[in-house]
Amino acid sequence: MFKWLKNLGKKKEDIDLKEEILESNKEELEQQIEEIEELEQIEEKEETTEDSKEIIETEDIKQQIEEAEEVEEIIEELEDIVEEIEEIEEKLEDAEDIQEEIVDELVEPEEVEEDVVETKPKKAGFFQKLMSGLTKTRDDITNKIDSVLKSYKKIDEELFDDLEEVLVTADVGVNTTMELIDRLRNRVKEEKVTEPDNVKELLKDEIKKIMLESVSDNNLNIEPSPALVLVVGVNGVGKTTTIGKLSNNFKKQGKKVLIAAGDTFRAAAIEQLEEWGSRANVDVISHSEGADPAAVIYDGIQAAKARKTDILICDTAGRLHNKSNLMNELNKIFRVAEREYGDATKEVLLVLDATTGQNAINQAKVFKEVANITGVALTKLDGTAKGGVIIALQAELNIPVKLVGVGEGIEDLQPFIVEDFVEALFN
Ligand SMILES: Nc1nc2c(ncn2[C@@H]2O[C@H](COP(=O)(O)OP(=O)(O)OP(=O)(O)O)[C@@H](O)[C@H]2O)c(=O)[nH]1
Ligand SMILES: [Mg+2]
Repeated sequence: MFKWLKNLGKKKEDIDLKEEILESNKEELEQQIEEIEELEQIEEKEETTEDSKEIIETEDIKQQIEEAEEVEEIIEELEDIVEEIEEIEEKLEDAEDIQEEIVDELVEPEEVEEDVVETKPKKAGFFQKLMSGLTKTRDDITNKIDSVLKSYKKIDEELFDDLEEVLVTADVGVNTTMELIDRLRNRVKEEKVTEPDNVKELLKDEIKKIMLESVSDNNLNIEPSPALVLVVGVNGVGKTTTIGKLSNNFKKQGKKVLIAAGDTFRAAAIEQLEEWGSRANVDVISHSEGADPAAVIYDGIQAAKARKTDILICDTAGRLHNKSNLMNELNKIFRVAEREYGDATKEVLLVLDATTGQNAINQAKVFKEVANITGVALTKLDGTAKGGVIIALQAELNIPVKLVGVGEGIEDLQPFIVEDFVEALFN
């Protein structure tokens, strides 16, 4: 019995011991759990602080972007304001200029006249070109007239004889010269002019008058459109060149222009015209070398109608050996023009070379017989002293000079204006 009790006591000791061990283990475990929980708490804390850090950072950036956008908007607004200020400044400058002009006008009217002249450089350039084109003729006629007048102390018959000689040798033509001298003599008598120096102004005046009286109009017949300009003349006078320059002039005036290459005599003539056409930016209707000129003109008219062209300009051949040959050729062209383009305004432009002097007058007489010449284009005035031929053309043959060629360039063709011509001749 004691043994059992002894064993029981031992067992109880074991259990107590084990209980002690478990107790201490439990404490240890509880401590560990506490530590773990503490650690977890710390980690959680750290995480939340990082998250809030991030949130704070993105909010910061957003704010910065918003601020930047606001600044940009302000800059744009400022730029607009600067632009407006600049515009206002410009307007102010303009207003100041206008104010100055008005003050100038009120204070110095002469200066305004100069300004007006300056705004018309085209007219000045035109006259300048005519002046330089007429240099040789002017030097010839005007210098000789001046020296005749200087050599006389009083006005007598001999003075008139000398003036007559100057005019005839300057290709003014015998008949026109005699008529001019007669008129001059009468004026001197009527106006009781005694100074030889004063004769020059009277002569200038009479030349203007005789030219203006002889023809009704120096303008090209091109209104109303459509118009047909037939260009005739012997070879080498400048027909093709004049057509090129004329097309350019019309084109610049905003007209619709077309050219027909009626000179089919040689391929080079067609090529030359096409070259001028491309310079003036005008189309050229052509057939091949040797084709019937009337057929080319026919095609030109059909094309002009289809394209609603304002002005059709037709070149013709100059190499026609005799008058009947010339007449046949031209009549065929005129018939086609009349039949196919009856309602078109017509200009038959005879081209004459001023350097040929009296020959030009003779050519004009022949062409006048075979065709209804409505105007003359006098070329190469720039290279000759025989420009006086213009006076004879109008005063003797009653053919209006409508154009003058003053050089080989595309701009070197001018409408003929009597007053300008006489001024440029005596300037
Ligand atoms: N200096 C000068 N030369 C001109 C003028 N007009 C034409 N010419 C020149 O005269 C020459 C003959 O001109 P064209 O136009 O070929 O004459 P065309 O009448 O057509 O001659 P063909 O076709 O051979 O019958 C060319 O060398 C032109 O440059 C002008 O006003 N001044
Ligand atoms: Mg030609």
